[in-house]
Amino acid sequence: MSLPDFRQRRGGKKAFQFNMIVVGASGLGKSTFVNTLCGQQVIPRRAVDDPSQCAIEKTIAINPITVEIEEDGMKMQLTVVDTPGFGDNIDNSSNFAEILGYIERQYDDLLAEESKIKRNPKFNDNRIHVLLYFIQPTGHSLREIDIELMKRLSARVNIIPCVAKADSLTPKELADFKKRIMEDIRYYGIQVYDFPFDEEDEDEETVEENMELRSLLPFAVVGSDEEINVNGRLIRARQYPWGVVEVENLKHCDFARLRYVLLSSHLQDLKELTHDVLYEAYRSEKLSKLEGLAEKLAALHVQDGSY
Ligand SMILES: Nc1nc2c(ncn2[C@@H]2O[C@H](COP(=O)(O)OP(=O)(O)O)[C@@H](O)[C@H]2O)c(=O)[nH]1
Ligand SMILES: [Mg+2]
Repeated sequence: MSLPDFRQRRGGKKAFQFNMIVVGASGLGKSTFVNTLCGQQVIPRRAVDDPSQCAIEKTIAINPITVEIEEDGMKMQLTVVDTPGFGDNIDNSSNFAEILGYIERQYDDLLAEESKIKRNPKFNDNRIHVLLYFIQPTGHSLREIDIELMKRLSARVNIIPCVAKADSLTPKELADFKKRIMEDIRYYGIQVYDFPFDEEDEDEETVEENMELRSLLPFAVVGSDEEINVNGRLIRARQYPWGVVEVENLKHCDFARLRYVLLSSHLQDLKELTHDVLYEAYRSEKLSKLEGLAEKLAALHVQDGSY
């Protein structure tokens, strides 16, 4: 659906809500990305003695941040959930369980709300519509932990894989790395969000756009907390002795494409998939488990004659 349709349908009343979560090893620029996407310093920098070391505070807990932003003239309420990076501990399973737990808890909340006789009109639907998975820019291929995590999370959430700190690779290294990652993703049967479309239903333009976005996967991300003067204009960028990497320059990285996908072109599709497929699967799993339990209980009562 295109943007104008949206606006008409919503009548410009309530702001859109979109919820995402960023996941990946620590130090990959997740918190910086959140600030970059929101266009503001929503995650504060750590106060350090050396001002050149203005790294942001290490994330230690799952941290949802809600901001109101305007994209393409449309107001929206964006919630980005920042997570602590895994990989610091030898055992990452508790960290991982926490992330999965968070995602499932949002489903549970809605499930509970839906089964109430009197529902709360102000209920906040905090289901996560997309998970951005940050991949270390090693230039090799996916690590075992990435494969494992993405595989397990993909049953519950739309995953968009991203190459973190893409400016640490040369364009050739980046292209090869992207290719290898997608080969791994296919080989290990990891279900990522790959801009699905129905060739029969969609118009040519949509098909083309989706194919092009698919070919960009995994998105190369560069984030920055800094605005740098480039030819008299302040631009979000990273400064190096050899030059400047501009966050929004499509020749430098895919950040601007990714933002457009998330906040505009594919927002609705990600929300629909979350509701129609992922939540629905969770819901029926949960309910059939409960049903099974009830049957077992009934059988027990019949056995001991108390029924
Ligand atoms: N080269 C490069 N460094 C980055 C990028 N994004 C963040 N950083 C730096 O990486 C360090 C860790 O960033 P942070 O956002 O705290 O990572 P997190 O642990 O994943 O939240 C900081 O010093 C950032 O300035 C990037 O796109 N490229
Ligand atoms: Mg962080």
